[in-house]
Amino acid sequence: LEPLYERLREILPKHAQDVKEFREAHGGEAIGILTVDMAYGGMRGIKGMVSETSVLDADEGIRFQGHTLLELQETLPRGPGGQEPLPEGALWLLLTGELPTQKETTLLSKDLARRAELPHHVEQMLNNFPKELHPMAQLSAAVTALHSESKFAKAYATGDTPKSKYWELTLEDSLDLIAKLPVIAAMIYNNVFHNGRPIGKIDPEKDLGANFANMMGFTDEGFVDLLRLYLVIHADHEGGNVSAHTTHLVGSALSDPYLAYGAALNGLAGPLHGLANQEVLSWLTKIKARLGEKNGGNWQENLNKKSLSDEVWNTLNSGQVIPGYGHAVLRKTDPRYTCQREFALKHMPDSDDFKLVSMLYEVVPDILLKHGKAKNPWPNVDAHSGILLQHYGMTEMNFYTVLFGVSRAIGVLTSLVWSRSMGLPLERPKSMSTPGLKAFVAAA
Ligand code: FCX
Repeated sequence: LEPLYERLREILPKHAQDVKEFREAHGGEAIGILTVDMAYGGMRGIKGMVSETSVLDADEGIRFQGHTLLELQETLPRGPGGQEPLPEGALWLLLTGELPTQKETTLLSKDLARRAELPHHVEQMLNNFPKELHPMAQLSAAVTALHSESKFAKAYATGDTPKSKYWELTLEDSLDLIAKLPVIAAMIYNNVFHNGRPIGKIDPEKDLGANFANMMGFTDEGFVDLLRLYLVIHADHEGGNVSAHTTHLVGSALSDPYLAYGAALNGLAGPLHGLANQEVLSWLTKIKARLGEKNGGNWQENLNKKSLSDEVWNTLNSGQVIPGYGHAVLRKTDPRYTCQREFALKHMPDSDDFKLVSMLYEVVPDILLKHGKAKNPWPNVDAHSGILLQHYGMTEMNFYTVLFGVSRAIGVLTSLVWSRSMGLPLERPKSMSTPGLKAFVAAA
C-alpha cells in the first residue's frame, strides 16, 4: 500500500502546516455565539469541532471531501459487473481528498483482504456469545477486544514514539479494523441466524463488499452491489453525530482506534442513531400486521393513504417517534434516502414493501408538519435501507445496524487519522451547572 502512504506523507503534513498558519493568523476570531438553549439542547448548531473528511449541508446533504453522493455514484470506481461505487474508493477519497483510480481502488481491496484475519481469542469470543445477545453488543465487544492487535497502543507504550508518527500508526490500526469488521459481522450473522455456519475464506481477488456478502452466504450480484452502495452511503456524516463524535472524543484521549470505535458502536446501537434502521423495519412489520388483521393477512389490499395516515398518527399519539424521519441537521430529504430509492426504482419497482415505503414518503412529512414538533419532517437514511435488504433475503432486522457499523468505520477512522496528523488535543469542553448558568446570565 506504499502509494497511499506516500501520498498521505505529502498531503497530511502540508495540511497540518496550513492549519497551523491559519490558526496563527485567525485563531482568535469568533465563529458563532452560544446560548443557554444550546447548552441544554444537545449542543445543536455549536461549531465546536473540526472534521476534515465530510461536511453536512442542511439542504443538500453530505459531501465526502467536497463530493456529493450523487457525484460519487458516477465517479468512484465500481466493482466487476456492478453499477454501484466501491467502499474502498470512498475510503481512499476520505483519506486523501482525491478520487482514486480503478488501480488504486483494487490495490486497497487487495490490501484489506490481506488484513482481514481475526486473532483466535476474538473468534473464540464471538463463538461463545449467546445468540440472544444483540448483534451490536457482540460487534462492539469484539472490536474492543481487538485492542490486543493495536500497533498504535504498542508503539505508544514503548515511550519513544514521536507524535509525528501517530497518524501512520492510527492509519495502520484503522485499515486493519476496517478489514476485520466484515469478518466479525459475518461471523455474528452466521452464528446468530444460521447455526454457526462457517464464513468461508476471504478471496483476495474480490472487493470488500463481495467478500462480505459471500461470507454471509449471499452470492446474488444485486445484493453484492447493494451492499457496496450501502457501505459507501453510511460511511461518514461529518463530525458531530454520535458515532463520529464518540470516535473523535475517545480517540482524543489517545485510546487506540479499536477502543475508540468500540465506544462509537455503542452509540450507533441507540434507537435515535443507527438502531433506527432496525426500528423502521419492525414498525413497518407492525403496520403490515395491522393492515392485514381483518383481511387474512392481505395487507396490500388495505394499503392507502388514509390507512397509513391513521397508523402514523397512532404512533405519534402513543408518544413514539416515527423512525427513519427527522434529523438533527438535515432539513430536506436525505440524499442517502434518495440513493436507495433510486436503487429500488431500478431493481425492485414492483415490490409491495417499496410501495409501502414510498406511500409513507407521501404521507409522513405532512403529518409531522401538522404534529408540529420535528424540525425536519423528511426521511433520513434509515427509512429505506431495511426493505432493500429484505428484498434480497436478508430478513434479520436485528442485524441491520451491524451493517451500518461496518460502514461507519470508514468515515470516522479516516477522520481520526486526520485528527492525529493535525495533533488535535484531548477534547474537553466546559460544562456548567444550572445555578452557574443563572448566575452568569444575571451578571451579564
Ligand atoms: N417523529 C416524531 N417526533 C419527532 C421526530 C419524529 N421522527 N423527529 C423529531 N421529533 C420530535 C423530537 O422527539 C422532539 O420532541 P420533544 O421536544 O418532545 O423532545 C422534537 O421533535 C424536536 O426534535 P428535533 O429538534 O426536530 O430533532 P432532534 O435533533 O432532537 O433529533 C432525531 C433528531 C433524528 C433523533 C429525531 O428526528 C428522531 O428521533 N427521529 C427518529 C429516529 C431516527 O430516524 N433516527 C435516525 C437518524 C439518523 F439518520 C441516524 O443517525 O441514523
